[in-house]
Amino acid sequence: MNKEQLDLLLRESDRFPPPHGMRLSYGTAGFREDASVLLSTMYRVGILAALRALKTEAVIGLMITASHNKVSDNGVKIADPSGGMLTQEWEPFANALANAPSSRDLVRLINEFTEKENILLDGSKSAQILVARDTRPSGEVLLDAAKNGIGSIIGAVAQDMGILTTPQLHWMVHVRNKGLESSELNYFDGLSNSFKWLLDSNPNNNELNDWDKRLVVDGANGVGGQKLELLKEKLNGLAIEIRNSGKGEGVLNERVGADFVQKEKIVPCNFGSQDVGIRCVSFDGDADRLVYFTVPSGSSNKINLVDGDKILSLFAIFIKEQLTILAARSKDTKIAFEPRLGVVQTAYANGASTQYLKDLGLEVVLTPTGVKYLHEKAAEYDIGIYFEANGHGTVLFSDYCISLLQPSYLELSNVFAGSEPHKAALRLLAISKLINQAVGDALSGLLLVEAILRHKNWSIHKWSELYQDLPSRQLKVKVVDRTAVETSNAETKVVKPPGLQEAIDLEIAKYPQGRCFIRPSGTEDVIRVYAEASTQEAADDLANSVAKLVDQLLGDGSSK
Ligand code: G16
Repeated sequence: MNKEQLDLLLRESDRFPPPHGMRLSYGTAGFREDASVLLSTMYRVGILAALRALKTEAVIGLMITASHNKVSDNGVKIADPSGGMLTQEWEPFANALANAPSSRDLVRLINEFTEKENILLDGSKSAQILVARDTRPSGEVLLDAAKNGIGSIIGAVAQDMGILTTPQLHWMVHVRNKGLESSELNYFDGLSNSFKWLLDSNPNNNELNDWDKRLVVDGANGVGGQKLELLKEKLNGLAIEIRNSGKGEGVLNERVGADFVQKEKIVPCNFGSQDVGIRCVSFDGDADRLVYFTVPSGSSNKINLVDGDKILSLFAIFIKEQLTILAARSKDTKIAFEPRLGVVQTAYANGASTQYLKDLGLEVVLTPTGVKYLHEKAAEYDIGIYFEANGHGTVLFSDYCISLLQPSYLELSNVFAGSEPHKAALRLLAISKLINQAVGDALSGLLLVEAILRHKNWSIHKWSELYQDLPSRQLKVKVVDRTAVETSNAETKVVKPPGLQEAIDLEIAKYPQGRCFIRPSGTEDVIRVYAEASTQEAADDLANSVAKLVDQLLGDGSSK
């Protein structure tokens, strides 16, 4: 590092001292804490993003968001050149940077790391970082700190993309690194054009009845509702009504949004008896998750949830159907391609969904929680579909697969234009353009669900009846130190503290079809408990008894 760089780093980092007595940790999706303690973290993650851009010689993304967390929290996600999450190899460095006690320590760490990684800090190279934030009130000042961090590395430049959904920023990084246009307008055009194309390619051209035409969206009082308002202008034939759109109807994520709806299974604010039977969908705070639901008749505030597992199942059925049509091409075609289709879930996937997918003949793999794990696994297939039950997921197409779906390749292979295999291939191609290839995206996920329902002429009720979810319950327990729990086997077994797994096993054994696991959250200061059993009462009891075990052993006393 030359003297100019050293002086700049020391001077600037002195302006952003780390919070006293706090250990920050890079979690499931980056750093996430109460916004009041994050200034130095943002500054330092800005430096990290600049170094990553120098190392990869590509555009990197930095998104200020705490997604589903409460409004007083904030956080930061980094998008790697592919548009996916920051490589896990850099997470230890991210942790070390965030926790360096002084500016001198920070500079020493940067020096060591850049030497090891062969990153030249002499200003000879330039680096570009796209930055954005969601609608949180703390976002602006935290983004300024991140920009200062970027500006502390000579040659690095931040390009402020304004207020975006997280998946919009990831998409921008993905397409920018392919040398394509990456404005928000391009994003909306891409979505609306491929959506229209998919609707037009519907052989049955199904007219929906008025009942099924209506779609009501819960925007979690965040950025997703605002962006959907803009996208809506470009969509014909979809009657979308947006509530909790962040225009002062309520607080971000408070009794609204995908996380609330999926975990509590009750109606979000501003939904109720007027929505009985209508197709409803909830986004989370930064619009990278979506879950559908309906409000049943009756006086209770319960909903019928159509979660990420069912979205995955719908996508898998449709894609498999198109692949079957493509495989049934006439024998004089030369296409020699049988794409490997795989699905990726986590331990939170309802047991009934995993069984259903396996019964469809699909390869199902489990990974730990966090899109960084699911995405990586899904990318191993020609077409990889991944979804967490909480609604975070997408469909990945390999470059090879996309090249074989191109009209020019189909022509070469004698798959005649207008034939059913030709149409099936183009439908798959349209899906690859519609669904975000960088990360889970509520807006593109919604359009793909809507297009498929229209193709199949399915109501949400028909979709929901694909299989019957096993009753489940998810709880969280506040603990003194969540790192006290360590797990293995895709988070299904506790390995630390000793004895806890055996105690959980004894509880599970009491319930028919019982399944239960615990894991430390990587976004909140809690241990999560998930339980499944043959009845709702049993699932509730199992979750409660295991939560009690955790509380007795590790609790912070707040549940007493
Ligand atoms: C993030 C991750 C998701 C994960 C969720 C909850 O979502 O991207 O993969 O499921 O956190 O993680 P945890 O259970 O560790 O708290 P989001 O939408 O909050 O960014």
